[in-house]
Amino acid sequence: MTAHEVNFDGIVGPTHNYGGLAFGNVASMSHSQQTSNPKKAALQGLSKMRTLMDIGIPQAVLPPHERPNIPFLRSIGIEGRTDGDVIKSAANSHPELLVRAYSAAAMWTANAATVSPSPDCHDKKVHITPANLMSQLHRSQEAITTHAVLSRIFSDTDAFTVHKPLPSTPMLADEGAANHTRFCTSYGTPGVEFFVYGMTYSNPGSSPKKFPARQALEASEAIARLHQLSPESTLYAQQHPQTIDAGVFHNDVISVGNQNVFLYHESAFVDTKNTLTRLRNAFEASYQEPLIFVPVSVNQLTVQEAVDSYLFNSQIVSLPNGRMLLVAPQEALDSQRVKAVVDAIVGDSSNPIDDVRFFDLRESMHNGGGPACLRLRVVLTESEQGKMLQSVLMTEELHATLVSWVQRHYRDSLHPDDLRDPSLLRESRTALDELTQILELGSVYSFQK
Ligand code: SUG
Repeated sequence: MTAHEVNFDGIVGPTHNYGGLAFGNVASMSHSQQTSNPKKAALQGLSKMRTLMDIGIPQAVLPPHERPNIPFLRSIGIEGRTDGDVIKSAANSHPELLVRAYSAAAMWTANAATVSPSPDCHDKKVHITPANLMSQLHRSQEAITTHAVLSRIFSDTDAFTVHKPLPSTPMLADEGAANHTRFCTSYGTPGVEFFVYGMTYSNPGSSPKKFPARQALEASEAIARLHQLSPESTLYAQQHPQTIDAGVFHNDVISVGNQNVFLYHESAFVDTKNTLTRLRNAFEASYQEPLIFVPVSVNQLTVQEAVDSYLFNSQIVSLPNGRMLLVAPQEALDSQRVKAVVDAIVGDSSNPIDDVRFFDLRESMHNGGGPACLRLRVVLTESEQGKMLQSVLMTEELHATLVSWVQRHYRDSLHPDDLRDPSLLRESRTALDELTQILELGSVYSFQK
């Protein structure tokens, strides 16, 4: 069965700002209160999508969420006659809640959901579970809209099952595909699904000490059950707590896989050797061929260098010619040692990665979001791709329309203090209302109802 990986990138929203909201994400913490450029951020994201589309990788978009999130503010008792009054009231009495109601974090769609392609699932449907993102208040607001949007895009229930997010409680803390990798030979064959967690209630002492673990093993297991995955092809591994304490808040900051290739840092897991053995065995049992490991040692790069460069947050994409491309953040060029690792990966003929492209995603990177954070991978057969909402698939025309939409509606400078200005609410709603028409999404925002 011919299947492709479609990358669903999040469009950066008009309120992109540096709120310093993500405890444990060192880039977010260190850029707190700086001035952002939402227009540049959105254009940088669209430029990556356009480049990947041009080299033959199927590309789609997910819309920003409604921000400021007035229903959220009202739900926690911040009131006002008009929505503008709610903003004023929050700005005066609870600026720490206002900034969370304004976060554009939905752009990082690697956290939107976990997706299991149909060949992996017992009922042969594509299963999608939106992440509850319960560990951070600014991100926990995303689950409802993500569920609405994905239900609209994948509305054909004969082909797709969009589950509800898991209940929002620490034992089921779920951050979506950022902690999930699928290995296969070609996309259309049943894969090995690999879930990485940061904590488990069966061994609370193994949690990180400084920063929160955002993914619970119990959440990953629930998703595997919901998605009807076969236990033999489903693996779990614990992320090393010391790496979480060093700023690796998701597994996609320390490892990345695509098809039969796994690029990882040797400090990524609690027991990396055992994890690799289990992966190798599961892969070989399915495919009778080896999984290609691309290790990076502590001598090559420290965990700190991995976090600073975001090298492991590169995308690895399969090109139409069967080879693979590394889609890396340009920050990887800032260090000779990181550059040397990239050169070694690309120059090593024992793995299929033989090219690299560097992207300027600085606006997102300053909040801890690299190339891989900005995309949700959805493997679809050609028939399934025909059944999803077509208007979110990237084309030259859609790209041009979105660039012009951003140019018309986005500010080129935004400081967290600007969030008290109610005109940002109006600008944002006008932009999002127009976007839902462009993408034919219907009414997915509360202000449209
Ligand atoms: O959840 N940053 C996001 C970045 C998410 C990156 N995603 C992956 N690694 N897949 C987060 O930490 C910062 C927002 C702020 O500080 O304003 C933020 O939420």
